Amino acid sequence: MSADLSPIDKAKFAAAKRATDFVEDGMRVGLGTGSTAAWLVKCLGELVREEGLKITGVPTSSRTAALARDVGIPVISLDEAKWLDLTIDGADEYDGNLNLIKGGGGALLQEKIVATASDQMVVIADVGKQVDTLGAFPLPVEVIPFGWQTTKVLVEETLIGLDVLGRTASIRMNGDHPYVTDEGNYILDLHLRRIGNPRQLSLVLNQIPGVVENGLFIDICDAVVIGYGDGRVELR
Ligand code: ABF
Repeated sequence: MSADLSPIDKAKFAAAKRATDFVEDGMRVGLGTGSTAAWLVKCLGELVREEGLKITGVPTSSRTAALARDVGIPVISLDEAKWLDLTIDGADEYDGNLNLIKGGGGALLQEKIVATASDQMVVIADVGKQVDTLGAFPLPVEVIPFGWQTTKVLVEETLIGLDVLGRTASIRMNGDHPYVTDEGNYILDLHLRRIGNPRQLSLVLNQIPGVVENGLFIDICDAVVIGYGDGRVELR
């Protein structure tokens, strides 16, 4: 499957394939969103079709739900599953404490709910996502469309006095219109460059009226499967 891939896709594929080792018969598995998670869903689909692996998938986006059904993974909602054995998902950044920035793919809300409702969360990522300090990747914050411009100002004002380097937010666009999430919300991308205290920032952001959730995943991830361009993987 990986012969003609670019080094970055080889790394993503290798991480995704290795992560299938965490999946056992009978598990309810949260299925992440993004290009790395798409490899995982394809690998799991192959195991379901060709080796009779019996799992139930809970997708974290409409995109992942469609892909999972396509490759033959039985899909149920989180409310049907209630609690999951394992979630495997990608990330935009991970640090040495396994804290994450997620949401570059626009699915952070479902991703966070599903990951939190899982006994174990495993991140799959190419080594380029590894950072000493979170924040070079713009932090996604999901906001209610009502009054979003006011929410944006409130968010920017809240950043004053916090341990970050940049303090501007931009609305994520899809052509001429704001990008709309699966829940009908918008996303503000915060250009912070460096997040000195991710736990504090996450708590403070979620206090702002209009903010639904932010893309900082603190103490949620249990392990990272890191993929390299030559197909090697490392577990952290
Ligand atoms: C999802 O997909 C996100 O939370 C993250 O934003 C993104 C990572 O994308 P990719 O795997 O395509 O780099 O997991």
